[in-house]
Amino acid sequence: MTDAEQSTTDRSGMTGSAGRGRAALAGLAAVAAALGAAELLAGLLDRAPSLVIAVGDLVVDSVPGWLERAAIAVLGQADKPVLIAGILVVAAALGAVLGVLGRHRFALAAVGFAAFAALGVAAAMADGRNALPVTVAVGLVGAGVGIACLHRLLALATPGAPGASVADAPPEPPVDRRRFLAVTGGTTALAVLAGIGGFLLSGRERIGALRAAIRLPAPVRPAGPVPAGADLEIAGLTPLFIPNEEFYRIDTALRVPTVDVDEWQLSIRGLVDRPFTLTYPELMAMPQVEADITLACVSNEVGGDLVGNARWQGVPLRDLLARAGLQPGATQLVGRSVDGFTAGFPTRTALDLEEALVAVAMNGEPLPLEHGFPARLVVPGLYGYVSATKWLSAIELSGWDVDGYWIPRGWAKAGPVKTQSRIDVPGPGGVVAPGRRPIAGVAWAPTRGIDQVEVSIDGGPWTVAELALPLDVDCWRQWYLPWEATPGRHTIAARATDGTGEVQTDVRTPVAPDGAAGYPVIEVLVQE
Ligand SMILES: Nc1nc2c(c(=O)[nH]1)N[C@H]1C(S)=C(S)[C@@H](COP(=O)(O)O)O[C@H]1N2
Ligand SMILES: [Mo]
Repeated sequence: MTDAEQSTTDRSGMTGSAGRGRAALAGLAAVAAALGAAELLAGLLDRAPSLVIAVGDLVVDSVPGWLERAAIAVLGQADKPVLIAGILVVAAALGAVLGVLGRHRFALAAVGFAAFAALGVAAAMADGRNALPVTVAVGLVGAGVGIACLHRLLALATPGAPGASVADAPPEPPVDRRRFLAVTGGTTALAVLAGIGGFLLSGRERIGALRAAIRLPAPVRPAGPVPAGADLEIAGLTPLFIPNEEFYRIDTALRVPTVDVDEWQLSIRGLVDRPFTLTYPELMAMPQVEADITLACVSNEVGGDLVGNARWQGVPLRDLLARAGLQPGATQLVGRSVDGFTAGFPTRTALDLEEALVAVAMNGEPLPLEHGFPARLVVPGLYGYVSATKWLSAIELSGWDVDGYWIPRGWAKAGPVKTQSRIDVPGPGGVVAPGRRPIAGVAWAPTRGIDQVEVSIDGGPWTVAELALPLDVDCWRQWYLPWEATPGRHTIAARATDGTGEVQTDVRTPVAPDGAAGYPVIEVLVQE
């Protein structure tokens, strides 16, 4: 296209398709500016929300349980980035529509921006952590910046003021196309930078520094040294303790909550005689114990890796319950998170197990932000979805009728961890050379312990594997069997027997509603 042709197209301006394209671009850049400005302000202010994350959280909370599970199954850890990208794409598309609309009806486009800001504010106020004034401020700034940018960019896109009727407009000067693209591109780039800046400022840095300054008290009952022989240290075998950075993670929150320990409080309430709250220093001043506990997710498939073992330190729940005084009918203990997540389990469990903890430390460090800083629950023998509330804000005693987050979404009310084993060596897609090779893995049955693991090769008899020294009944146990690998394809199966004598079932069931059952089987190719 020559310059002459170009300016002809442009002179047709508002009504032509080039004009519409520019208006759409202007709308898109205006939405980017609105979101960027809102994110930046949210990052700078305390208790202010990211509107994008707020809308995303609302989506997560409103979709039916089966869809949420399907999304997690298909996308895994990528579910959150995909959701956020989806929201941004929808926002960009709506921005383009508002841009085109704004050519002739600017007021209507402005109302559109205001409506989206209002939606974001409403979504954010569903989250108790956000304060109304700052949330409204974020919405107003977002809408204001968006409308102002749209006005300016439409003026550049089409030389008559936005909103001016085409018919009334005097003959228009040619559009400076290059200038329009430069300003639109520049606006979008600035908006992206502002958004990233806001995300980085959103408290992680500051809370991370507070966390780094914490000194853990010595436990009154330490877990003690790990005996040699508790970790077989076979190449490819899962270590006895999973390092914090590698520990699996399950959160419904789109952004890791950042909790200021100087303001944080834990309240113990509900069906108790003496409800009370604890500050972080008060909680830390209570006697603490250490316990090696394997935490498992109900969504863990047979052979899956949504399970991990750590050394936890914290205050026994039963000490807090004794101080509060249980009332009759307080049959359920519900943990509530600052992000709204809830999980409930029988109060009896907390009374029976000294290792049922309000944990403040994981593998010798204050809880990582991702794993619930400053405090979370860890209860041996129960899947995380009914017990392991992270970013704990309240312990509520109630009857059994109250349901935690996942129960109405199709998961069982009671969540005892099933006896499970996993084959780690040979690794996935295993090809091994012939000769003497290890078969090794882990097995867990928290609160019951592991008494035996057996291995069957090519459907042959069950052979008893060697077990690592037990650390604790709540903690998984490594196992090992030497194998004379002969060339060809082989299947290897494993099954565990727990401390009650129960053998891991051969009946496969899916993860929903109460955790996968069945034993792991892997295929191995043995060749030179
Ligand atoms: N606040 C909050 N706590 C939570 C969850 C959550 O989504 N939000 N997920 C639970 C589930 S399903 C599991 S399996 C464990 C996982 O703990 P981790 O992420 O530290 O491994 O946390 C539990 N606690
Ligand atoms: Mo879970």
